[in-house]
Amino acid sequence: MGKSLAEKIIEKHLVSGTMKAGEEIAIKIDQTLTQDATGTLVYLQFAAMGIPRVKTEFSVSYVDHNTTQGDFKNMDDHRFLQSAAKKYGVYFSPPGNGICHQVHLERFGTPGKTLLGSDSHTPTGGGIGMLAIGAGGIDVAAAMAGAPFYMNMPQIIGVKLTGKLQRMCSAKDVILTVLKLETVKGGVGKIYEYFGPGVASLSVPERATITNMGAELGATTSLFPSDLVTKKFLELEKRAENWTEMIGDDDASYAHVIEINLDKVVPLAAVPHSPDKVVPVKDIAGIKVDQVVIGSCTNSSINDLGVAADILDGKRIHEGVQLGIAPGTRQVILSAVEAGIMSKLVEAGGRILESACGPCIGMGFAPCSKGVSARTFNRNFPGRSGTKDAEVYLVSPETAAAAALKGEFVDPRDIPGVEKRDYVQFIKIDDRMVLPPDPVEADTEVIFGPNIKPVPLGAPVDDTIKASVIIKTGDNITTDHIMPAGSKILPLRSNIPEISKHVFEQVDSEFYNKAMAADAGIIIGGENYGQGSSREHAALAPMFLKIKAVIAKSFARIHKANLINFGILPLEFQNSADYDTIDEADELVIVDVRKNLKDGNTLVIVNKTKNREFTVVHTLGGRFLDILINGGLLNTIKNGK
Ligand code: MIC
Ligand code: SF4
Repeated sequence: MGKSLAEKIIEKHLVSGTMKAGEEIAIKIDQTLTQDATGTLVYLQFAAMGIPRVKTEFSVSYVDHNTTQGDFKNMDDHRFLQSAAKKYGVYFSPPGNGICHQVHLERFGTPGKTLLGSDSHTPTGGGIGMLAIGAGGIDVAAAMAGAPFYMNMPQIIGVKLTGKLQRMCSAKDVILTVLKLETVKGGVGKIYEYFGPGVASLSVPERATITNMGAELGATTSLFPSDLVTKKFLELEKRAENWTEMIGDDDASYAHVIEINLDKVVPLAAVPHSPDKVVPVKDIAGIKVDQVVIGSCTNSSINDLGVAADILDGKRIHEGVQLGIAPGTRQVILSAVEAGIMSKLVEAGGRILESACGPCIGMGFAPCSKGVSARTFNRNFPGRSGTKDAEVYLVSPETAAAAALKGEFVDPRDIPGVEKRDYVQFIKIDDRMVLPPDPVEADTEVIFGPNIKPVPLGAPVDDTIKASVIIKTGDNITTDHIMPAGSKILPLRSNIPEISKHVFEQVDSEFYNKAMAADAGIIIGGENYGQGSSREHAALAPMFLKIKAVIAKSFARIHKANLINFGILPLEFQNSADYDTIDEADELVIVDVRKNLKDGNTLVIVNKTKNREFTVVHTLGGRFLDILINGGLLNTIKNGK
C-alpha cells in the first residue's frame, strides 16, 4: 500500500508513536514561526525553559498583528521581540515586512519540512508542500527548545481535484466549497491532502489560500504536493535549491476522499457569522456593500491584488463603498508598484493599508454601524472586525473588487472583459529587512517594557474541585469570544493580569467579576468549543481567573491543547443531554480528580445545586495527561519531565 504525502513527511519526522489515526505521536520540528501577538509569551516561556539558543533548523519571529501603535505598548513589544530573537538565535521580520504566513511562504517555506507556528493559519505553508501546523505559544517555545511536537495522529483525508478554475472563479471559492461540505468542525483531528490532475493548474499562492483556510475546518493542517509548479515558484523566489519533489503515492490510501471538479466551482461567499455558512455569490447579488477589504494571510499575493486592480482599472469605486487594500508582504508592495497594480488601485479610490493583519484582527478599518463588509479574509466571527453589529462576508479578491465597483454583491463573472493575469514576473526579492540573530550566544540584553509581565504558572490539578459555573455557552464558541482581540485588547497580550479583565467580555460583560467573586470556576460549552485562533491567552487568562475545567460537547484541537498546557481540565459530556441540565451559577463538585483521571477516562460530576450527577469523559492519555496533572507544560518542563 502506498503512502500519502502527509504520512511520508510525518514518518520522516516521527520521534515516537505509531502512525495510527488517534494515537499519540511526536514529530521533530524543523522550523518555527511566531507572530508578535502570541510571540511575546512564546519568548518569555522559552526563556523560562532555560535553553540559551533555539535548537531548530530555522526559526523566525514576525511582527504583523500589533502594528497600530496607539501608545508605547506595541513598540515595546516589538523591541522585546527583536532583542529576544537576536539573543536566542531567531530571525526577526520587523513590522512592515509583511504578514507572517505570506512572508514565510515566499521566503522560507521548504517542501518536506515541518513547521510549527504560534498562529492557527500556519498551515498556509502546506501550499508549498510543508507539514505546517498551528499551535499554542508554549508548544512552539518547546519546539524551539528542541522538544518534538506531540499530537494525536490525524486521519488523512484526500481532496481530489480535477478540471481547472473558470474565469473569475478563485482558489478562495475552492476552500469555501470544502468548508460548505465539511463545516467548521468537520476537520478536527484531520489532515486534508490535495491531489489529482487539477492540482497542477493552481499556483503556489492559490494553493496557500486553500491550505490557509483549512484552519477554518478545524483541521490539523492541509497540504499540497511539491511539484513543478512549486519548483517554478521557488525559482522565481530565487530559492531553487530549496525545492524537492514531494508527492503522495498514486495508491495512497485516504480515510475518505472528497472530489472537487474545479470546472464546476463558482464564486462563493461565507455569509455572517461563520466561515462555513457558504452560498453562491449570485444568491446574495444586490445586497448593498459598505466596505471592501482585500488582504490578510488568505488573499494578499501579487495576483490577488492584480486581479482586483484589473477589475477596477480605469474606473472608480462606488461612492457608497470604502475600499482598503493590505498587501501581504513588503515584497508584494514592491512588486505591485513595479507591475502598475498599486496605481490602478489607488486611482480607483482604494486606500492602501499597511502590510499587516490590520482589519482582519480588528486593528483599524472597522466597518460602519450595521455595515456590510466584503473581505478576502478567513474569519467572519461576530465583532472581530471591531464593529459589533457589522455583517462580514468572506469572498475572493474577484468578488471583493466587483462589489467595490458596483456597491453591492455581484457575481464577478458578470463583469465583462477581465481575465486573471499572472504577475509573478514582477516579483522583487528583498530580504534586507529580515535581521539575523547573533551568530553565537552573546550577551544581548532583552528589552522589557512596563507592559510586559511574567507569565503566570498553573498549579497542579486539585484532587477535589468545587467550583461554580461562571458561564454556559452555545456551540462553536470561538477564541475571539473567549479572549477578544482588536485595537483595545490586543496590546495587552504581554500582560495576563490586565488582559484577563476582558475574558468573554462580548458575551457576558460580568464574566470577570463573576470569576473573581467565585473561589473557583467552570465553563460549560457546546460543540467545537474554542474554534479559531491559537491564542493561548484564551486558556491562560481563564486559568488566571481560577477556571479549573471546561466541560463541553466537543473541543477544537488547538484550544484543547492550550487548556492542557495551562492545567485546565478539558472534559466532554458523556451524554450531551446533560448539557441541558446545567445552569450558570450551579455548584459542581468533582472528587478524586487525579486518581480518576489516571485510572480511566470518565469522571463523575455532582451538581450540588440541581442535586444530580452526570458523567464526563476525558480523552487524554500519556504525556497530555501528565502535563495536565502537573498544572501545565511549563511546570512539566521545569520539573525536568
Ligand atoms: C487570528 O487570526 O485569529 C490570529 C489573531 O492570527 C490568531 C493568533 C492570535 O490570536 O494572536 C490565530 O489565528 O491563531
Ligand atoms: Fe493575521 Fe488575519 Fe491571518 Fe490571523 S487570519 S494571521 S489576524 S491576517
